[in-house]
Amino acid sequence: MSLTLYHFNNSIYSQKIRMVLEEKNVSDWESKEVDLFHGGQFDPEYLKLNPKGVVPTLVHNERVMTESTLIVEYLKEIFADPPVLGRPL
Ligand SMILES: N[C@@H](CCC(=O)N[C@@H](CS)C(=O)NCC(=O)O)C(=O)O
Repeated sequence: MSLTLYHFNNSIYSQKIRMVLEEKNVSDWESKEVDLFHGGQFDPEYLKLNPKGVVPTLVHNERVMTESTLIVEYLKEIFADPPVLGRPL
């Protein structure tokens, strides 16, 4: 499995994704920093992945995903356990 996250430390939308990966105990992912402070989001290669020029972007086995909420839902599906909201008592 190949999982790559394009993200930036200070980005709250990126933090959402990192939190879900942490909650799911997924540590085997490649980190690609997109430096928003220095225009990394406008790099032509990055814009091919995310035409809006924002982070995060997730690439899973060559499938490219944008929009943090959709990425969260996707991660919840492919890594079902443990559930991010815990289990009902
Ligand atoms: N709706 C997008 C919003 C993403 C977004 O706005 N990200 C900000 C950082 S938190 C960004 O990349 N901004 C780039 C810029 O301001 O040029 C999502 O949920 O993924």
